[in-house]
This record gives sequence, C-alpha cells and structure tokens, in this order.
Amino acid sequence: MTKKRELHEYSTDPAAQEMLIRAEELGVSTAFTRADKMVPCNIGGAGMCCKQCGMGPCRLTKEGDVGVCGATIDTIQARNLTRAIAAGAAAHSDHGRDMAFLLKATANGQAEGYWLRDIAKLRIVASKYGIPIEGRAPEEIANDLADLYIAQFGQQTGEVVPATRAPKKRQQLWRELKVWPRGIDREVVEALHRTHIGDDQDPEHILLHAVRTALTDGWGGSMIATDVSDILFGTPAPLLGQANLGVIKENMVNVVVHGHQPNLSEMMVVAAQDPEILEYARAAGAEGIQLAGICCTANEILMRQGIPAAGNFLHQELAILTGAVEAMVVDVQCIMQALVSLAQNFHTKIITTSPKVKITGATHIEFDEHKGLTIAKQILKVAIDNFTNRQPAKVRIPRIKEDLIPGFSHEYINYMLGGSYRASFRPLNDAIISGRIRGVAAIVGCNNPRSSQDYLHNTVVKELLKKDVLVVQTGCGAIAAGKLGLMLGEAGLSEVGSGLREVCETVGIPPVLHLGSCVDNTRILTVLTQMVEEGGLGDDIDQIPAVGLAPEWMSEKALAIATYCVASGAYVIFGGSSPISGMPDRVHDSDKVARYISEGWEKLFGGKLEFISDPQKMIEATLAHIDKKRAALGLPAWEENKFGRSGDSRMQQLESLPLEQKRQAIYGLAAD
Ligand code: SF4
Ligand code: MSK
Repeated sequence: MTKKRELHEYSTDPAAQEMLIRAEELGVSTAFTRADKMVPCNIGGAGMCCKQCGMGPCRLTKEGDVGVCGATIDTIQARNLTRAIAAGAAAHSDHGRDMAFLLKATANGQAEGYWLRDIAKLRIVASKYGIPIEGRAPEEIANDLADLYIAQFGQQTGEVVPATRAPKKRQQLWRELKVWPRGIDREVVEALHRTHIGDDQDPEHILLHAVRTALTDGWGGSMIATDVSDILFGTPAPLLGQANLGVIKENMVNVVVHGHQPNLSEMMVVAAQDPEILEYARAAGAEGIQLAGICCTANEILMRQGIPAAGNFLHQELAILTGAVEAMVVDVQCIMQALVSLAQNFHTKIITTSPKVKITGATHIEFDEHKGLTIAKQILKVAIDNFTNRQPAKVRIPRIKEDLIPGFSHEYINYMLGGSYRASFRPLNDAIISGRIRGVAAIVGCNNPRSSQDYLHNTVVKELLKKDVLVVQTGCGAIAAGKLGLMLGEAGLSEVGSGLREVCETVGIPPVLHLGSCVDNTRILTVLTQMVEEGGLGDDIDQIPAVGLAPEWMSEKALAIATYCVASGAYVIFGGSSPISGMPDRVHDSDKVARYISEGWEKLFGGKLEFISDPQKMIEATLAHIDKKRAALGLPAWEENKFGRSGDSRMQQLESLPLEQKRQAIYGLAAD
C-alpha cells in the first residue's frame, strides 16, 4: 500500500477535494483512495506479463527471459499493446454500429422520439460516398447512408469508406503499407487472432496490424458515430454551458447520465421537458428535474443541448457523494463497478440501460431505440419516485461550477472563420503561417487517479496557451479545462500568448475549443484534413505543426485513438505510465517496442507515439515538434510577443477587472 496522499495530490479541483473530505467523513472509499491501496503490478504494468495461454501466466522480469513458449519481452509487449488497441477500437466502433442502426430505424420511422435534425450534414456526408441526394427525401438518403455504414462493420474485403475522407497522400500511404482497414469487425477479430498463442510473433509485424485496427476506429467506427450523432441530434455549435458538481440542485430531482452514447441521453433531455413528467416531479415535492452528465455522455448533451456536465471520469463517485442524486443512468464505457456499493450509502439508484452492460446490484432498465422516449420517461419516473427517499442530512453539494462555451464542431470552425458564404480554414492556416498561432495541440483523454485529477491536463493546456498554441480538446480533458474556466471566450484570454490572443479576439473564440466526446476525436482528424486541403501547410497531416496529447490517459480507447492519430501523421504524447515501459533497469537493444512505435512509426507514417510522464518535458517536446514542423514548411520561426498590438482595446481594459466582473461585463452573467 502506498501512503495516503494530500488532498491536492488527489485532485486539483476544489469541488473534488470537498467531496473527498466528505468520503473520509463517511468512511467510504473512492477510486482516489483505492489507487493508494492498489499498488500497480510492476511486471504487468510494464507490459511484460503474458496471460495468453494456460502454460502461463508468464512473468518476464529480466533481460533475456522468455515465456514457456519462448515468447520474448518484445513479442509479449507488442501483443499486449495490440490487444488493448483492439479492445479500444471495438468499444468505439460498437458505439458507431449502434448509432448506424439507430439511423436506419429513424429513417424508417421505427425509432420513437428521434428525427433527422441535421439534413444539411446528412446530404454532405451522403454525397461524399456518391449516395444520390438530389430530389430525394431525407429519409431515403438516411436509409442508404445507414445501409452503407452498417455494411462497413461486416465488410470482408476492400476499403472502409470513411477513410476516403483523409488527405489523398495519406490514402496512398495506407494503400502502400497495406494498413487500410478492410472491414471494421474484421480488423478487430484479426488482431485477436494474431495475438493468440502461437501466431504472429514478430513485434513490428504485430504492431502494423495494431495500426490497421486503430485506423478502423478513427477513420471507421468512431467517424460513423460522430457523423450519425450530428445527423440525428444536431451538429454542435457554441452555446453556454456549465461544468462541475455545483450544477446538481438541492431542490430538484437530480438525474446524472454517464457513459458515452447519446441515443438514450438525448431522449432523457426530451423526456425531462415533458409537461407530464415535470408535473410528476412537482407532485413528488421537487421543483423540477435537473439532468447532468458525467464523462462523454456529458460532452454529447453539453455541446448539443447545453445540459450541464457534473464532471469528468473521476467525478462519477463524487456526484453520488453529494447525496442529492436520485438516479445515475449509465450506458457504456468508463462506468466504475464501485458505483453500486457507494450508492448503497445513499438513496441513489444506479440504473444500467445497455443490453451490453449490467452491474450486479444495479437496477436494469433496458434501452430500446424503438421506444426510446417511453423508456426515457420510465427511467425519469423511477428517479422521481426516489426523490422522497433522499436523506437531507446527507446532502452536501459543493457550490462550485464554471461557465463554458462548448460546441466547436469542424463545421462551426469553418463557419466562424469565414461566415456562411465563404466558410473556410484560410484564416486559421494564415495565422499559423504568419506565426500568430505557433501550432495546434489536441489535448484529449481521461482522468487517472494515479495522478492528481486534472493537474496534468490543465498544466499542459495553460503553458501551451502562453506560447501561442491553439488548444482543441475532447473527452474528459475538455471537461477539466471547462471546470477551470478556460473555455469562456474572451474572459479566458488574459493568460494567452499575444499572437493567439489577437486571433481569438478577432474571430471571437476561446483559446481552448471544446470539440466533443472521445469518439469525436474524428473531428480533429477532419480539422487536420481540412487544414491540409486549404493549402499552405503541406500536403499531408504529418507536415502540420500539431501535436496530440493525452496527459491523464487510462482507457484502452485512448491507446486506439493515439494509434490512429499516429497513423494519420500526428506526434502523440501520453502522460502517466507506459504500458510498454519494460523493467526500469532494462537496457537491452531493448525497449524495441517503445522505439518502434516512436522512431519506427515515424519513418513509416510521419507520426509517433511516446510516453512522457513529466509535464514540463511534455510541453518542451510539444513545442519542439511544432517548431520543427514550422521550419520544415519554411515558415518563420515563432517569436514571443511579435503580434498582439492590434488587440481589442476594450478587452485590454477589461483585463484588469476581477474575473466575476469581467464575465458580467462580457456576458451579462450573474455571479452564480
Ligand atoms: Fe507464456 Fe507463451 Fe502462454 Fe504467453 S503464450 S502465457 S508467454 S506460454
Ligand atoms: S469518458 S475514455 S475517461 S476521455 Fe470518454 Fe473520459 Fe477517457 Fe472515458
């Protein structure tokens, strides 16, 4: 057992700290404290334990060790990493499959409560694949698109079609290297086959298939999920939202939705406004229903409907600790089993809804899109019925929340840079070319209780902003920045480099753009592709001065995301621990796998994956890469304070005001 940490070592978020004190008062554990007790296995953690067959598990502890079958450390590490990537790709892609089936059902009038909200996006996406759009009803187009997308999962040969949206040069590279995914399910199955005992045992060869498997996620299943979610629920555009536990309201029935898929949560949003349901809540003594989100379900309904986010991954238990949550409704991914036993200390009901996810002790109300609205109302009634069971003495809601502006889809970025008639990425490319913007960092991914919650995310974000790096965020990283007030438009600009600040003021954007959930990392691929197509920054993604970071990663999906970004040409840096680190004293010609996914993949794809635990080194590596790419493009070297003198004078006056007054002056927001 490691030693108990100080509060700030658990989380940098004051709301989380308040709830951790509460957990201690109540004598209950959380992931934060369980992480203290659960010392990670230094063999498995380093990727050197193989459990692939009944002759093992084989734990390799020193140079030259091999498993019973003779497998080397490198082979075992490559197999373990590939299996993790396959699991991550499977999770994202299965989410995409569900969305494609929902599109099909909606197009055929079989999905109660759903309709096609973004016809323009439907037509744009369909026409990319040659689906006829002129003179056809949206439902007909949607039916054809759904059929095409559903077919991608079971396709056996050929090329998955969303990848045709990558830059032309990149497509050519994938063909040459034979990594263009043939079918989404096929690549995941083959990854499991190849890593079975006695199959593929050349680490580089195994890892090349890991690339193909990851591409099937980023340019396959995840891209399908993003497209369909936009078509069904609307393409995000900026709106005002809030984040942190203070969004939970004492006088309301609080329902927290948690997980990833927007199909049920969007219906919950509709149902929570239904007059009959609101009356039902009032009859139970509540003033209304407060919906809030956790994790990426939060991002989905925050960026489209403005539903507040109660928090990111490590807030899931903390929300229950408020004692004011009537129901936590979960779907898939990132849901801790500990929720059920924690909820037993309160009145909170944990409600599982996916046919794929049950948790012992939870209430299961299975979701079915054919009667989505009816089921959403049923769930809300269960929550409302539970309101009278709340124990007021146990209620402790932190009064901490922050405003934020999410919803920067790539479509909106196009629009905001150029307007309706000349929507374009030209101003962004020009700002990078001139050096006003030094480069772009995509800071994404999870929380991990092994490090202080949000610390790595926000440290890296704040330092890069000072150096004129535009930051885009998704997933739990986006919520971390939102909770800190970094997504608040002009009010967040005082800590930003002068060149970036000038661009943000001119365009009217925050310096940190919320791009969506973790499945929406595909939006980043699309932004990078559009930057290439706009011209002036090379002819492929690997030439753009951009870096991807996941400072607090924990899920297998994060590894899949990293790998598809690398295969798309990006430099990706992960914080925390490396799953392929090997033993600390390992010197061999070794760390072959770590070197291969860095130097080896860079030779092949122009992108590389590295694990760097020190945030300062992460920042240095990011800036060095951006500057290297600028130099390779022949762009002027970035100079601090070269730009910014033309900044908005009103903003400069406002800068001296305290944050609350600044916000009131800009948005007319109340202090609450
Ligand atoms: Fe051990 Fe080889 Fe079996 Fe892995 S596959 S558990 S290394 S015998
Ligand atoms: S929810 S995968 S903890 S980002 Fe997407 Fe957050 Fe990571 Fe889950």
